[in-house]
Amino acid sequence: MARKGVGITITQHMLQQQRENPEATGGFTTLLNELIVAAKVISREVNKAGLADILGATGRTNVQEEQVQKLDVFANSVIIERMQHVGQLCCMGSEENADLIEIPSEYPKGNYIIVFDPLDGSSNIDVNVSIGTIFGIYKKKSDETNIDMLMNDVLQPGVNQVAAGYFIYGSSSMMVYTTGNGTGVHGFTLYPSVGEFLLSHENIRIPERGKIYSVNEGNDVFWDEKTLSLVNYFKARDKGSGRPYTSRYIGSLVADFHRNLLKGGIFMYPADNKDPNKPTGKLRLMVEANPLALVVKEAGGYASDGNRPILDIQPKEFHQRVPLYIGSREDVALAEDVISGRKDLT
Ligand code: AHM
Ligand code: MG
Repeated sequence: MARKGVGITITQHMLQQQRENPEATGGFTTLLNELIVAAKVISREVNKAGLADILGATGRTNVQEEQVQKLDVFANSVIIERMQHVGQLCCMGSEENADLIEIPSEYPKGNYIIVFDPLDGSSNIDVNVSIGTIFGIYKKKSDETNIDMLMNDVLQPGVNQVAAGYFIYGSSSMMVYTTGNGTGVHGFTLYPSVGEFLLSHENIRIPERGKIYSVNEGNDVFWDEKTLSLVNYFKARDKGSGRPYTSRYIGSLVADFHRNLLKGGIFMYPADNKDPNKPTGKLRLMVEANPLALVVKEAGGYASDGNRPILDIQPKEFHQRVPLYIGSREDVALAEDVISGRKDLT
């Protein structure tokens, strides 16, 4: 017998949530629906990436003498072009664009802001490894429309997100999202022949503690003592606490996060001294850490920069980087205790 709710489309699910929230307007559903269309287009291109000669550098031409775009550039433009005319946004922010993206004057504007990483893990495309799109949605704070005020509107802590989630393009394509405030995290799998995302993972809960640690250990020469002691702790033998943990690292954030969300565990991208220009690690606060932090929180987990909740950080600039510890609540709380110096494992 089918489980309750399983198989309903993402649109039905959003409409149901909209009905349960008296303040909700159809605008938000319209916005998310358009993002889903963009993701379906990206998913289609990702799935044929090896065939379609789409891997070439921007500027190459294919056999039909058409310009070939790199897949991450393609994904970025699909999202921008689809989202700019929905009439619900005042601006967008993408990992691919240095500046905020304004809504062209011919289209109506709205009160929402979407920030996104159009194709995260794109260095994995060539080797057929899962990649994804990450997004966070905010409400505009002011009524101002000049560009400086827009930047102020965008630079909000992640806790203000009204929705967040990701699409994963893998052995199947999925959308995982939350609208926060205890509404839970729900996963939908794309049924390609029907062209719809169908509810497959209702109310995802991450285990309180996991058995997986995920980190690029090739960077350990660039880590400080605290980070080393933390990773060594996960690798140490201790029957009582189920250690050593298993190491799993794909190098594609959405895929690493998604696995740990379902199975439990901790993903880490610590601060390191590899590049003096990026002393706070590699991942971006607004388009990578914050959306996943809201998802994990709603699933019962936690995300920290090693000192405080990711969701509480007031961003200073759009492309700000941040150390990231994310996953099962107990594992991330321990990481925070160690990195902040509250607990000494050395
Ligand atoms: P990208 O936005 O340039 O694709 O980089 C982000 C990716 C993440 O998907 C992944 O977690 C991380 O970079 C892997 O980095 P590294 O190769 O240094 O381990
Ligand atoms: Mg990225």
